[in-house]
Amino acid sequence: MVFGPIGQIADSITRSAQGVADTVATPFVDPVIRLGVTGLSRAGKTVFITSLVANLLDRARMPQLVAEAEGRILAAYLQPQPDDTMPRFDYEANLGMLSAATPRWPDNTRAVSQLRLSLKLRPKGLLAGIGGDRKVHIDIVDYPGEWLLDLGLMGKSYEDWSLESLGRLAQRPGGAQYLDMARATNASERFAEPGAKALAASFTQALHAARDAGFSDCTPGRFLLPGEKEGSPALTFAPLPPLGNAPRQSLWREMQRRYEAYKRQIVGPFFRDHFSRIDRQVVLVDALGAIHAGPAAVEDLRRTMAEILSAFRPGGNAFLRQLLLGKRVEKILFAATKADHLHHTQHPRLTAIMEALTREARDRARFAGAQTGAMSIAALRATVEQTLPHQGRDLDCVRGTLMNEDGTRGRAAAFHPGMLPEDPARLLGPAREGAPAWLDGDYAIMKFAPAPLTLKPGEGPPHIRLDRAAQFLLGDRL
Ligand SMILES: Nc1nc2c(ncn2[C@@H]2O[C@H](COP(=O)(O)OP(=O)(O)OP(=O)(O)O)[C@@H](O)[C@H]2O)c(=O)[nH]1
Ligand SMILES: [Mg+2]
Repeated sequence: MVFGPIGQIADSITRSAQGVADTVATPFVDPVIRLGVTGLSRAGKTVFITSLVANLLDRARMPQLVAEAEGRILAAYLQPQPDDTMPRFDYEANLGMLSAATPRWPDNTRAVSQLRLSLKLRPKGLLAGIGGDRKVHIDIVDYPGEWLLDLGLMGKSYEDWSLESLGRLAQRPGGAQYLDMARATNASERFAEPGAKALAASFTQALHAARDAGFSDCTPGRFLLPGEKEGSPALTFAPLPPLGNAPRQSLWREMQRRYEAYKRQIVGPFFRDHFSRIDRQVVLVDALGAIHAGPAAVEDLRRTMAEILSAFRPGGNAFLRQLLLGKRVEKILFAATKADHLHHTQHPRLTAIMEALTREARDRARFAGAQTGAMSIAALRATVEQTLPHQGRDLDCVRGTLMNEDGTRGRAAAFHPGMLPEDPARLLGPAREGAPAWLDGDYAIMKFAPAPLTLKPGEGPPHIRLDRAAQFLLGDRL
């Protein structure tokens, strides 16, 4: 065994002591499970957390959660969240939107937030007779998946990152304008803020354009989701072609310095303060959205997932290894969201695609000792199923209220999104080979508005397999 500096030893001692407290319910310390919820922008994080919490508070729709089925959950309640400096997840406002008379989807979120839900439980098995009820706190942490991509920057120099980014921009829509601007820039000239700002703005625009075209890997993560640091120097840089001998005080040197500041002051603290404390993780993936956008988006999603998930294999990254000191995420669930866009007969196919998409990442996580699973879920079911005759045969459709471009509610319609292939390789193969379009036709996707909720007492919002997801993530600790 190799010991690091004294601080590290002390730290790992506190951690293992904490580990004991977490597994054995002592009368003094209630166990806490930190559940991370992440995914790329619009993956469905906010809706997932809102519906999960609502369904843990009112559990009539959670039969697959074993503790609930066994009648051991005596009470569930929200508590003030324990971290004084972290924003609270705005559960009430989000639920308010979803359950209004004219329901609507929640707004985009830009930063990390947290909520504490506590459960009062009757002990199970041998302990059932002895001892009183116990409490488990579940701290749910919402953070953008884009931020995990930045882990890749930690070991990367400004030169390397620039080369990589410029190469990517050349292959993506919206990149040309920035590349022209970068080419026209003399980076050895003395630094001036307006020039840096213009470059950063144009670069950010290119990242947005790439993202809008369905590309997922658009680092640095904070450029798309700047949060409260928007406009600060650490977020005002851009990639420039390497300059052998950039003079001091040149634009190039200042860009390099800001890139390093971004790593040190933005990426590092996120991993230290939030990521390193997570016990269980759900990674939400809008696989249907990517399939709809086409082969390039699917291939990009696959690569992005592999990169995102390298964060869960800390052995490969010196920075993380140092930070985690052997602590690891115990379970990781990969969930394809918005499964209510498909008739249930297609769900196993979506799950198979999800498994294939994250295979590489899951193999690595397994290697690192985490238990992984894949599922197709809908946190908030917006459709009902309907089978309609079509050209002499039955077509399995879903029916819901369509949403107009401007976000207003449109007409009700039944919809068949196209048949996903049984073999995921039929999608992932062409995606990997750079096919311009799907061979077997199109996979359409509609935007449905949330359906008005009519809940009986004790019922949470309707969902698909949210109870199974909860069982996978939390069941063994309840
Ligand atoms: N039909 C259906 N649509 C969903 C579901 N969950 C999310 N959506 C759709 O996906 C959109 C994004 O969901 P959010 O929960 O806001 O996603 P997010 O990951 O929090 O997005 P950001 O905060 O922007 O990163 C919603 O506005 C809905 O249109 C679901 O269970 N069913
Ligand atoms: Mg959100």
